[in-house]
Amino acid sequence: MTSPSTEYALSLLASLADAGVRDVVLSPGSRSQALALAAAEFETAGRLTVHVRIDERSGGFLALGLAAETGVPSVVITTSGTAVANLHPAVLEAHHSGVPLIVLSADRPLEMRGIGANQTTVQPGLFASAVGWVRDVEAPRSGPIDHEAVRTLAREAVAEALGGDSHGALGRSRGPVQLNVAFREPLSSGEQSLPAARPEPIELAPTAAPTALEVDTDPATLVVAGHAAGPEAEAVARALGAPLVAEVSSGARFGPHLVSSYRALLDDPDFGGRVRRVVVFGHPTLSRQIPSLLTRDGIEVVVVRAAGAEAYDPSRSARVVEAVEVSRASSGAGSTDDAVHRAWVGRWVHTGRRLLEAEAEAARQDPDQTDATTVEGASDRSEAAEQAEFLRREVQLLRRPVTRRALAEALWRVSWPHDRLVLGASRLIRELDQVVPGKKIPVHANRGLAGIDGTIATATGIALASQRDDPAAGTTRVLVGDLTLLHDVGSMLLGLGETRPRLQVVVGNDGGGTIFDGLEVAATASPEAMTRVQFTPHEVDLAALALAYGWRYVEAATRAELDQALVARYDGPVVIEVPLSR
Ligand SMILES: Cc1ncc(C[n+]2csc(CCOP(=O)(O)OP(=O)(O)O)c2C)c(N)n1
Ligand SMILES: [Mg+2]
Repeated sequence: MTSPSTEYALSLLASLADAGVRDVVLSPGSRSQALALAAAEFETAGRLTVHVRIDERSGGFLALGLAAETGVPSVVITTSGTAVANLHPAVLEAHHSGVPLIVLSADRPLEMRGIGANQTTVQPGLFASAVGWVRDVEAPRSGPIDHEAVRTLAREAVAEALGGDSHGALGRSRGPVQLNVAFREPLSSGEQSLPAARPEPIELAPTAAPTALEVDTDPATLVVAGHAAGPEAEAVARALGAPLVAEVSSGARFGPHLVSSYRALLDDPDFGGRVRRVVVFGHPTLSRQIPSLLTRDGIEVVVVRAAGAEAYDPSRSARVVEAVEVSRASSGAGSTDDAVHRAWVGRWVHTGRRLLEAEAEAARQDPDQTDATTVEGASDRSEAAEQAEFLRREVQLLRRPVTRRALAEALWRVSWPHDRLVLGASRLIRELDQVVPGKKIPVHANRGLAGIDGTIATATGIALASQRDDPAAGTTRVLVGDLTLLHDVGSMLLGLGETRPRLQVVVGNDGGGTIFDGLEVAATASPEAMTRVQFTPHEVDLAALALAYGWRYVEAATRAELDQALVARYDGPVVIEVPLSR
């Protein structure tokens, strides 16, 4: 006989799959056994994909990566007690970055709570304000299951995670929800007969009408695309005739209005100083120039709040809108206006490009990076000799150690729209943001809270989802610092039978957290203390670590080795270690 727990679990998972859920991440546990075993059955039936992780912290971030890539809520199942709390970092990140997640936490029934029962704490609401929709339900003790009630509950969970309500209207924030289910003994039974599939994916329609944004008569508008802004930011910049400042993980870093080297331009009175209106998409986190521009006196700020996350409004006085539509109503748009707009954008774009080229050239000439030998009488040389000299210099460049800039440029160069790029927090994402030109590549990053945690698991989720859903999907590359890798090293653990992601973990190893060397206090604090408590030095053998987890390992100490390592084919995950100087 099927136990009520198992019947309930089957009904719930069937309903979640019917509502559109595709991925279930779970960790082993006794209280959650009915859910886990049911999930395995649905996977066999081809109705769900199951991912098993020992550590719930890895499971939570894996679910986050899967949902970030698919846009569909993923379900993460845990047993009771501390297991649930291990999801907290991923839940917070999901909340702040607007990624849909369904936490399915198994619990003990009411009569066993608050009496010191083993592995029992207060689970509903554990995530406080990070989770807006929480339900505490009991699997029935006996008797038939009310499948329609379960179906309604599951549909509500999916709709809420997607930022809608059960009536199908969009308008709230996407993010994590919690469905806490109490199970009684017997906690499961072996027999499993799956309810028939009745697919009816949740579809949500936006309710808010777009706000009209007028093309400026005096072209002093700038569009800022922060993290996860999406391609709309680029389209709006073009429609407004406005320059576009797009962070590297904005999804809008392309197009004719894109401004390179935007930090320098925003600091310049002739550029940033002239801006009167800023339209913000996404969540800018990578420079100090953007918040300082948005809080400057006399600046009009319009924040376009994506269905995902909270509005970015450092001035606390922005006009926050749900969507925009560019109108030319009051501009009397004539050819003169268009020419003025073109000149305004052109100055930004061209000056930014020249700055970037100059910086790139300076980096190539840097005495640290180039061979000190100079050739005399260069101007007298024949064309052939000049070409030979050029080639010699190129070859020498390839033999040189990798700098952060070279690492950023190499990753960007080898990545294409069918690939995925995931950027860890800390220095390297900023390096990319400063040096890479426009290119339409899918870039992910956990910028909701910019934690260094969970990066390997998040990237694994992105790799697994993209390689499953897109037969032409390329490689997922995640760029991390050494501490960022070590923080989430447990996520390298792929159990037997788990799908191995096509994932390159590219580690810029500088022996600790060098981002802290740039803190102002580093100039005055004791170097020993800074090293001990901020840099946190280590000498972990990453090759041995990769070996322990059954991953490939490649060291790329020169630019040539790096280029080779990034484009090589690996039949599974690989660690590519790039030594960097402190
Ligand atoms: C969970 C978490 N803990 C601590 C921090 C603070 N933090 C920001 S960057 C960083 C060091 C990162 O070092 P590494 O990954 O080696 O990058 P590097 O700066 O050396 O390039 C730390 C600890 C954080 N962002 N998230
Ligand atoms: Mg480091």
